[in-house]
Amino acid sequence: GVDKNVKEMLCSLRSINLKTITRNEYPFSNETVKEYFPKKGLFQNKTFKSCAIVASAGSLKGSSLGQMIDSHEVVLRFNHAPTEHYETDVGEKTTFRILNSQVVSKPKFKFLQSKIYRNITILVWDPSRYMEPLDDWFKKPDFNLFPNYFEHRRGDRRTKTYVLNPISLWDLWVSLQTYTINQLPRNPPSSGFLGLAVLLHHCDYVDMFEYIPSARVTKICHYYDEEDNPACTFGVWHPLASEKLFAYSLNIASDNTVFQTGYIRIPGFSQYC
Ligand code: NCC
Repeated sequence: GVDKNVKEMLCSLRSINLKTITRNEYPFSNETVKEYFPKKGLFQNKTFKSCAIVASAGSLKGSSLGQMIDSHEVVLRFNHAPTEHYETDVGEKTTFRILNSQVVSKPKFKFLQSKIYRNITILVWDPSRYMEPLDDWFKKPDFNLFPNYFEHRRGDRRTKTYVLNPISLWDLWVSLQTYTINQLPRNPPSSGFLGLAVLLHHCDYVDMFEYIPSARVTKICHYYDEEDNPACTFGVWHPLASEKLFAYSLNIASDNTVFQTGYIRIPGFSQYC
């Protein structure tokens, strides 16, 4: 069983309504754009047995976790994180990607060209300003994701692409603040924490790899590049350290699993909430 306080913390995340934009909602219901927004939200009431979240940390290098990651029904990856050439450590299966709006809008990430953005489900997010009305955000997002998002949906990429309602991101931030003693900077949670909050609704359990740094911890930012930047692991703009403390509090795996193997396990809402 799970401790009462842990249960309460886990279930507090459940009450956040993580909404994706649909064509039923103003200003996306406007005739000129509505065809680009889906009628229904992400994953509906779908349930999955097991889900893996692959944080992009440098400590995945040399982990040999690939097979274990691929054994999950759903595998979530972030942004432009590759699998090709890294299969042994991170696996080769991708069913779901969460992308921030920089990855969708900046040509260097090749959102419209690369095959890593096809045959999967994609959730894109962009931060609005705190309490900003949706139509102001739609006119002036942080990075303008919409032209490429529209173009991506026009092609036959066998991909379901959703855009997060940015108000949900702030709801998630508020929930994180509730369980954090110090004042958080008013910056949204990372893609990693968003992914966790989304998948807990749908998975019996979620295994999250190298989000809590294992004994392989390194200054290297990502497993797929050489950049030295400890802030990627511990946070600078996103409230990463708080997110990770929150996630670690919900972990039911052993110390050996977390710090030697390299993942935390969190039971889905259906198990306790
Ligand atoms: O680095 P990023 O994140 O793409 O990583 C995805 C998620 O993995 C977890 N992570 C990553 C590295 C690390 N050493 N430890 C980790 O735990 C985090 O949970 C992270 O969310 C993002 O969240 O979208 C982010 O995106 C990058 C960047 O925009 C994209 O990679 C595209 O290049 C941001 N970096 C910059 O903008 C410079 C990063 O702050 C957040």
